[in-house]
Amino acid sequence: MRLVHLSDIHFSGYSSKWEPNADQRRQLIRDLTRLVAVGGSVDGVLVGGDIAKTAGPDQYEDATKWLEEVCAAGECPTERVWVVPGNHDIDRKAHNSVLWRPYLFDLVRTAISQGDFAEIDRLIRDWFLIDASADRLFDSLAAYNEFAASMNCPSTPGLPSWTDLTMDLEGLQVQLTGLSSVIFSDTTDMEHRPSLALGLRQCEFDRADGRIQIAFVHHPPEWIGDWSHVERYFLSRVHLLLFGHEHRFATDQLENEGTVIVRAGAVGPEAGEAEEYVPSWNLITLRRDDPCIEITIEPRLWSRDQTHFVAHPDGTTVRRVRIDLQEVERTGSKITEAPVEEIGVMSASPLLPSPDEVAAGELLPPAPERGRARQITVRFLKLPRTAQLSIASDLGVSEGLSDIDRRRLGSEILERVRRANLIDQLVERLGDA
Ligand SMILES: [Mn+2]
Repeated sequence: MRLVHLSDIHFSGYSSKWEPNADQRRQLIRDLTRLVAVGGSVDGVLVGGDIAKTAGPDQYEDATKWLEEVCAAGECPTERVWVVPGNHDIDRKAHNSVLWRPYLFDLVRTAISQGDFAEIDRLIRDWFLIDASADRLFDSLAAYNEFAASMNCPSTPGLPSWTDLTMDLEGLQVQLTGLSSVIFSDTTDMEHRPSLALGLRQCEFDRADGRIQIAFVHHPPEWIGDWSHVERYFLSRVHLLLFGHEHRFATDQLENEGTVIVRAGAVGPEAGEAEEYVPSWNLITLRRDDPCIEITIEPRLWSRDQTHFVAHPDGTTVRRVRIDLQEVERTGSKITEAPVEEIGVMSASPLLPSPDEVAAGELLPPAPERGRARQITVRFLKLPRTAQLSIASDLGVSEGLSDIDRRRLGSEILERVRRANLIDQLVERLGDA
């Protein structure tokens, strides 16, 4: 299984020639085409945040078009793109217009400075889930969410993260989880006095026998105030952990056969001479080698002299991670606090049972069927809302939809279609749409 890992693209919304790094992005497509010709096609594209520069809708239109070209070059179905938000995906004007926001952020920062991590989960639950006005805080992600909703990866108050079970690695399920590190992000984010928080609930990745866990999030640990609290979940449950934001490639593995960590360089950094201003991206290959998986990380770096992407001077890294073929916990650490159950995780393929339902005994269909479910999902989500509603009405699953969060409407319809066993009828209707 091969994955393209892109981060910090920073589409600026300038027309054609004036778009920063436009040439580098075209050359990236050429680079990927060449790598695919040698090593085979790509199974998925993971975009680690900061897709836009200032979160304008035009920036996401450009991103959508370019990501389609990336998929074409990778010979990867266009629905196999998954995204998480970065700090540049926040519309700062909408963000600052929420007058009580600094009050909430102060509460979170106080909890971080006091090491009262359970308080962070309480704040997330009470403010985002119980108080409907919290929705306004997510208005600043409106353009991002419009873009992400077509992939069913939106970030909403009750469901800041999403998970997906579409892919398969040589017979092993792959669970992708995209987390939001920007719930408490503002212009004062700092690396050495971190003020961001993930909350524990986002990090409770479902375990399953032989399942491979890949998680990605924009901000690396240095920026996350409750990292010391949630870290054990990443290190005991996730096999491949991907970060963005810092514009400098690095890879690490804290214990032998433990979690492999990759920090992405930026596809679209600012102009400058230092290393963090040189565009880069990663090609990651996973191979099954029981009781481990072998992860090969090939970072690609822009060459200023040759004006195309070349192998990064750090070279290719090959690491092995042990997988739980018999639900063996790799570390002894246990979390004692009760989880905040009300905050759930959204499935990026609602035509499939969610990880929670699989944990409760529902069977996941084989990989080709899961791939088809993801394909139908994204085809449906790309339709205009009116077309989605009209299909829901024709299939008799439209009752009470007016009460559903706009960003989750498509997902809700698809879940109803699955529960009513109407997937074939949906596919028929998509043929006409
Ligand atoms: Mn960033």
